[in-house]
Amino acid sequence: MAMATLLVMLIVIGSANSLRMDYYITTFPFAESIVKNAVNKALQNDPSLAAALLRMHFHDCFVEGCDGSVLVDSTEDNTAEKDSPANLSLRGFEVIDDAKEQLEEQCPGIASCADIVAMAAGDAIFWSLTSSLSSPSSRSTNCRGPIYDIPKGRRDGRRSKIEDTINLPFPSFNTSQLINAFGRRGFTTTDMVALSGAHTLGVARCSSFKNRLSNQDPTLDSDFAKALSKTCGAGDNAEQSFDDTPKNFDNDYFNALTRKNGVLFSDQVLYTATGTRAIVNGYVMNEARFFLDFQQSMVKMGRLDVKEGPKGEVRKNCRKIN
Ligand code: HEM
Ligand SMILES: *[C@@H]1O[C@H](CO)[C@@H](O)[C@H](O)[C@H]1NC(C)=O
Ligand SMILES: CC(=O)N[C@H]1CO[C@H](CO)[C@@H](O)[C@@H]1O
Repeated sequence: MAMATLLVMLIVIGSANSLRMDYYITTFPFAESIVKNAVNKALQNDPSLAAALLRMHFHDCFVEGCDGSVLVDSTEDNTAEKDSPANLSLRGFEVIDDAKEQLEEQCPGIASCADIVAMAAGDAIFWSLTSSLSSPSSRSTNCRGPIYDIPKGRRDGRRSKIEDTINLPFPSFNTSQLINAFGRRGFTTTDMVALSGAHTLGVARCSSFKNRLSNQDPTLDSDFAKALSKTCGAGDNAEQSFDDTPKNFDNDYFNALTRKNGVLFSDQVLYTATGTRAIVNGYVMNEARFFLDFQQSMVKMGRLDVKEGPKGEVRKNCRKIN
């Protein structure tokens, strides 16, 4: 009886389509572990994919909401988000495909691509925290970390258009532009700074920062400018890691900003502008504070314009609208 009432409640809440931690508990309890295994397998081969999966979730959510629209391939009559210059170097689509294939094999039509992207981002962060535990350079703070439960129940969108990527922030943005871009989507300045901390993982290509080198950006440390120029000597696609520990999820990114070693203009402005500098300093002094804010802001990001009921679908193939 109590169980039946609980089930009815779950179904009622489910039909309202708000995201829930236990969304798959009755329909597909193994969904999360299938995704986690696919992510772990991929990261063992290529740890740099952790950054790619985290960035993919951001690009998915900021364009048309967290609805898997970033995954859709262009067709003859539609140029998808993926083919925008803003997608520059997005990677890891094959990890999502691999997870989706296994999910469809076991329980077709249940787990959405948008949920896979959200879960994969969380799994990637978890992996980058735990994989560094065994490394001698890992810090004692690694017993903590932004490990968060992912609310699920997103549905896949039916729109993926190149022009929508205009909603992504540009690396040339100053603080007020960043605050506005995030503010429009319901994020506070603290959310924006915490989420920028995702740049503790991964790299940027020379093409994303080379304009800072031509007429020496005063917010850039001169020795670091030389290092960036050296990177760019190898061409537009040459990679520069955002901080000294691009595979570890830590607060080194914020440390770099205090030394004027921010790679993107949009990174360094967080320290240049007084309003955001206090937040950066807070994260430098207290890594746990960063982790806590980051996990809260990630959960918030994962709820951005989620598609409800008939507004969405569960795609069979993440690259194609059904
Ligand atoms: C604040 C505004 C942001 C701007 C202007 C921005 C811009 C960029 C740019 C230009 C790159 C380098 C692309 C390349 O050259 O290959 C990059 C990389 C990256 N971004 Fe952001 N980003 C922002 C916020 C975020 C957020 C909110 C997240 C995730 C929560 C994120 C996650 C990442 C990651 C992990 C990478 C490294 C990707 C890799 O190594 O493959 N970024 N971002
Ligand atoms: C940021 O850039 C915008 C657009 O170029 C400009 O109007 C604004 O004054 C700038 N803000 C700051 C604080 O530099
Ligand atoms: C990963 C991916 O699909 N990248 C595309 C991003 O957009 C450019 C065009 O601007 C394409 O050439 C890439 O294939």
